[in-house]
Amino acid sequence: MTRAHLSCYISGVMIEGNFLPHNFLGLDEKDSGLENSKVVILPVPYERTVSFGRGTSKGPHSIIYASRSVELYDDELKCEPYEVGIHTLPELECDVDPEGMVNEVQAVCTKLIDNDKFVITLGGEHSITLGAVRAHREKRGKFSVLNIDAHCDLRDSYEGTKYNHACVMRRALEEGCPLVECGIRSYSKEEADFIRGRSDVRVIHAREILESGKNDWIDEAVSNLLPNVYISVDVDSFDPSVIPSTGTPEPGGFSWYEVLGLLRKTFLGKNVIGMDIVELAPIAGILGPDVLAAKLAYKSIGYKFRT
Ligand SMILES: [Mn+2]
Repeated sequence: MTRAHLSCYISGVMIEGNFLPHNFLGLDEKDSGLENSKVVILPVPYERTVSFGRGTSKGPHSIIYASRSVELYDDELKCEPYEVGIHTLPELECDVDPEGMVNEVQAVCTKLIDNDKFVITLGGEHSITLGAVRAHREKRGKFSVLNIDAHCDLRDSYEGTKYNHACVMRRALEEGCPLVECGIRSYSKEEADFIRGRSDVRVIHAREILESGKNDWIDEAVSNLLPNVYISVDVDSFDPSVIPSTGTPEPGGFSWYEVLGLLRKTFLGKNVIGMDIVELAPIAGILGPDVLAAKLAYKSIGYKFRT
């Protein structure tokens, strides 16, 4: 256990104290230096095209804050996954239009992938996913996107921009990434018409999951993925009773263990090349959703790097 209680130095003078750094899991320098870390957390507090509830710009900060309460030992994997090294970047400057933000995320991700880092991008709104997908597309070739979401996000354009959060999976499709979307329970007629008959979009509705056997829908999802996979987790995929803290909640969503089961099988059966967790809009005093998002990232790191 090396969760940090650091001493700080000012001009070479040690200031003694139990300082817990504001990085993912509160790790000390040895386990969180950029050079030696296999994982990089990229916080993108972007909130510009949200259509309903606000607050997702606070998502990355709250996830990182909550992560410091997550136990470092994984009782399922029987190891401490942080040992692969997890570096947390500062928050990306987000005072730009949606297209500019996508370009910035892409540029940063590209450099990290060049250095062989596994990047977990924390939103912020769902539109940030496109920057990460484009960077991985350029560097990693062909892959599927597994979108865990209440919404299809397949609109061609929304509220005057093609970079709206409601369009992000349409843009990913245009990058040549076939989609598997799980937990879906809300989309427009335009999107329904668009999906019909397409072999490159597999939608697994929340209601189908309810009717399916415990693992049948997971097998169906994973068998539709290419060998390489990028995972995007919109936290509104969870039931609002689990995560009330999101901008566009929809009734009838996932539980913790359902999403964990999907992630476990995807990481086990496929080569996951990157992921993001988006749309957390923290509510003051309700810590459960923040901790869930943090633990979801940490579980994913464990599944990715388990030996
Ligand atoms: Mn959504």
